[in-house]
This record gives sequence, structure tokens and C-alpha cells, in this order.
Amino acid sequence: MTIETTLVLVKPDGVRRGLAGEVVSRFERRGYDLRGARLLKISRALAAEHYAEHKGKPFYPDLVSFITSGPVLALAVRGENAILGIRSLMGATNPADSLPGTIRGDLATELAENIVHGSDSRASAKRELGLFFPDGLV
Ligand code: IDP
Ligand code: MG
Repeated sequence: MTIETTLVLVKPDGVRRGLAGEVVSRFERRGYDLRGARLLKISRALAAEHYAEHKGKPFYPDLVSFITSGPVLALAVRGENAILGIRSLMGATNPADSLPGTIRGDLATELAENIVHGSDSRASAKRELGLFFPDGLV
């Protein structure tokens, strides 16, 4: 058993489109546990920290503008192999490549507005959970 906790963001497009419940429901139905949830508007400073790995890439300015454009739902999701498991429920980064049955494959068409973020490794999960849940989890 490898129980992990990962950071998910329902991005501004997902919240705006009323898909937050759908995303949470898919995680719950798969069997993951919610250990934290926060609706917040991300500041530019937090966006810069969260997306530090992408700084300098051509799409970075648009990425920061987009993620700060409206409320996001930040979730701490826990379960067996949750980091990889959540990434596979999300589908490929570019919805053009995401398979039907995944969140992005079912609900998105655009790379920049692909509804969800999920941590991609144990190190990322630890770092990102600390950014969005600095007071810890339940
Ligand atoms: P991920 O969200 O699947 O982990 P990352 O490569 O970490 O994908 O990229 C972060 C986010 O940046 C993506 O979810 C996507 O919305 C956006 N993005 C990634 N690559 C591009 C690009 O080439 N053009 C525009 N946006 C991009
Ligand atoms: Mg990523």
C-alpha cells in the first residue's frame, strides 16, 4: 500500500463552467478521500510559485494570467497511489490527446483551459500542498 496525498486545482475555467462538483465527484467515485478543500483566487505571487517550473516558457505569461483570472478550487486528495491515479483520471495535458473517459477528454478542448491541475510527483505534491494548505490538512 502506498497512500499518497496530491494537490488538485479545479482551474478558473472549471469553476466558471460549473464543473467543480463533477471533478470532485469523479475523484470520490474512484475511491479517493478529500482531505482539504479551499476556494480561492490565486495571487500572481502564488501563481509564480506554483508554476515556477514553467517560468521563461513562451506560454508562461498567459498561464499566470489565466490561473489568476477567477476562483479555483484547491483540493488535497488522498488514496492509494493518488498522485499517478489522479493524473490518469485527468487525462493528457492537451485535451486533443486526452482519451474519452478522462476529465480533460470528456470536458475540455483547449490546452490552456484544461480544467484541472494535479501534482506530477511526490516532490511536487509536497511542495504544492504546502503552498495551498500551509496550515496542514485534516
Ligand atoms: P500538466 O497540467 O498536465 O501538469 P504542464 O506541462 O505542467 O501540464 O503545464 C501546465 C499547464 O500549462 C497545462 O495544464 C496547460 O494548461 C498549460 N500549457 C502547457 N503547455 C502549454 C503550451 O504549449 N501552450 C499553452 N499552454 C500550455
Ligand atoms: Mg504540471
